[in-house]
Order: sequence, then structure tokens, then C-alpha cells
Amino acid sequence: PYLDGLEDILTSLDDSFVLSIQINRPKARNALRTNLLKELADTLDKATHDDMVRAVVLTGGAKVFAAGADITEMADKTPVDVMNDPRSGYWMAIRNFPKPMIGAVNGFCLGGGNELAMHCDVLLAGTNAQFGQPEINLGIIPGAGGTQRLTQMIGKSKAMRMVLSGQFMSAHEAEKAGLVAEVCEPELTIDKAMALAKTIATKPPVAARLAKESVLKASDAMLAQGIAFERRSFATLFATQDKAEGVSAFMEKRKPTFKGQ
Ligand code: CO8
Repeated sequence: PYLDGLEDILTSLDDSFVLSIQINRPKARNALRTNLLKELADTLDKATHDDMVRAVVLTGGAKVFAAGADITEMADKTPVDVMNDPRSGYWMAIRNFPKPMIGAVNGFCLGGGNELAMHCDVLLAGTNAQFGQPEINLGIIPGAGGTQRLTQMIGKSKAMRMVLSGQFMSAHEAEKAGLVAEVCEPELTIDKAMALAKTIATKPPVAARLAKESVLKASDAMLAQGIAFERRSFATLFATQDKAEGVSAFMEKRKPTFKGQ
């Protein structure tokens, strides 16, 4: 492995300067518990300063990318807990990673999982991929930039449909909407991402870094305000009874009843 002692992700660096990172919590559908985000942030921090890494492939493997934040872990959090959460620091490390990162998405890519995918610079998806922001079913909203990045990537109408209804989007629709660059057979997704990362790794690293930074500048200034607003709204919702009901219903495997409280 690239970093030792990791529990929730698998890492390896090959001799073509490509670091691959695989989210590895299959029993919890790769849910992004805090430790997982920390391991991801630590790995990317190391890779930032390592000349042997010129590009990264991020995947969840053949079956699932990530089913969102770990709902069990967040069940008892208050708005103040959310505002003080170390998770936002880990997200910042992911957001600020300066080298090209290719996402290979198979299966469910939901909630925080979709937000993580949207932090990748290029997304490739297997035909079995399903994208969604189902937070509304839990009485909350996306909290790691989802409302902003999704809107930017697929436009207001499709973003609203996803965020307000919690409905999933298929891989083909995601490609049509501009969320992913290419759809392929699920068994090819990771190979194709590796091939693209290897091509990018042959390019001059400083130019690649500045190209990434420049493309992101097309939208970053607009994003900052929206992300801050979204984060505050997300925290506020942790004070609602509907959030408690949404989370309890998920854990008890029943349908929630929402009251607007
Ligand atoms: N967190 C924790 N555990 C999860 C999660 C999750 N996000 N998703 C799935 N799991 C667990 C299930 O509880 C189940 O555990 P167990 O085997 O112990 O019962 C196991 O993974 C398998 O899940 P399913 O049996 O449901 O598997 P299916 O293949 O039938 O369905 C789905 C897969 C569609 C992914 C389904 O599990 C699902 O809908 N998951 C939740 C998706 C979701 O709502 N994601 C958004 C989460 S919210 C978020 O990311 C933003 C911030 C969240 C803060 C939370 C505050 C309360």
C-alpha cells in the first residue's frame, strides 16, 4: 500500500506515477464514515507532496462507489456538532488536492458519495452506476457542496429534480447531462480510468496542475458563497424532528413520516 495502517481505503502506487485509491467498506456500501474521509485526506496530503504521484484514480470498486455519509455515525449529531465536525477539514483537503484525479464509478454513487465523485476532475461510469442526492429522505440536504457542484454540472432543472425528489439518475442520463465524461461496461471502468490517468501522468506535471487549477477557476469564485450557505443550512436541519424521523426510519427500515417540524 501507499500508506500503511489504513482501514477504510486501499491504496497503491504504480511505476507510471498513478496512485490508485479504492474505498473499501463493502458491508456498509462504502459509506463515508469520518475515519474513511480522514484516510482519504491523509493519502491525498501525502500525494500532494510526492513527485512519484502525478495522477490519481479514485474508485469504490466493481459494485458501489459510495452510498453517502455514514448515516449511523451522524444520527445523534446536533447543529453545533456539525459545525465543529472535523469532516469539513477532510473535505477541504480533498477539494484542494492539486493533481488530476479521475473517478471510476460503478453502482450507487449517493449523497456524500456523489459529492466526493464530483470532487474528481473527470468521471467515468459503468452502465450500472446510479447517481443521487437522497439526503431529503433523511430530512436534510447535501452538505459537502452537492447543491452547488451538481447545479453547475447538470443545470438547475435536473439538479433540483435530484435534490428535491431524491430520485436517482442512471449512468446514461448522467453522461447526457454532463456529470460524467464517458459510460462503459462496469468491468472496464477502472481500467479506463487507469489508462486516462496514465496518459495524464505522461504530461508535464506543473502544466497539469495549473490546467486543473485554471479549469476550476471557471467556477470557484461563485462556489465559495454557495458552499458556505449550504453548509449552514445543512447544520440547521440537524435541529429538526424531521431529520430525527428520517434517520430513525432508515435505521429501522421503514417509511418516514415528515411533519415540517
Ligand atoms: N450509511 C450507513 N450505512 C449504510 C448506508 C449509509 N449511507 N448505506 C447503506 N448502508 C448499510 C445499510 O444500513 C445496510 O447495513 P446492514 O447490512 O447492517 O443492514 C448495508 O449497508 C446494506 O444496505 P442495504 O441493505 O440498504 O443495501 P441495498 O443494496 O438494498 O441498497 C442503497 C443500497 C440504495 C445504497 C441503500 O442502502 C440506501 O438507500 N442507503 C442510503 C443512501 C443515502 O441516503 N445516502 C445519503 C446519506 S446522507 C449524506 O450522504 C449526506 C450527509 C448525511 C448526514 C446524515 C445525517 C443524518
